[in-house]
Amino acid sequence: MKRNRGLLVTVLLLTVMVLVGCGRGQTSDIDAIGIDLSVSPDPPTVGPATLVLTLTDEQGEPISGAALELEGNMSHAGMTPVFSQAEETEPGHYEAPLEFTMGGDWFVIVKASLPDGRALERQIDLPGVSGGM
Ligand SMILES: [Cu+2]
Repeated sequence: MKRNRGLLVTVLLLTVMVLVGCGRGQTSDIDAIGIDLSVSPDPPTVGPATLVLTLTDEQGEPISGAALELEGNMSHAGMTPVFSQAEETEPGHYEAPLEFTMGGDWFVIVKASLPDGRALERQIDLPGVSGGM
């Protein structure tokens, strides 16, 4: 009985290791990094828009010199995602053009490479883009 339990623990550990291993290469979020997203026009409508992102560190200080890649997407089948890159307009403030190709509930995936070498990925919901079909 004791031996079986040891085996079970070993199998569980291996399972966890395999699951963790599969996650390698994927970027995870860093909760302590603040990403504030606003959209112009506000409220967002179908057509060209500007995403404004504010990046702050653990102390709430703006993070300058980050590289931000954006993907705008929706969760329905057949959706074609739109991609954009943000440019820093002032320290910690980044702007990216993005075209909302249809109305509805969007989300934006922000992939950030921080100047200290860390990387994070975060999904931010952008519901209720109006207009279109
Ligand atoms: Cu769509």
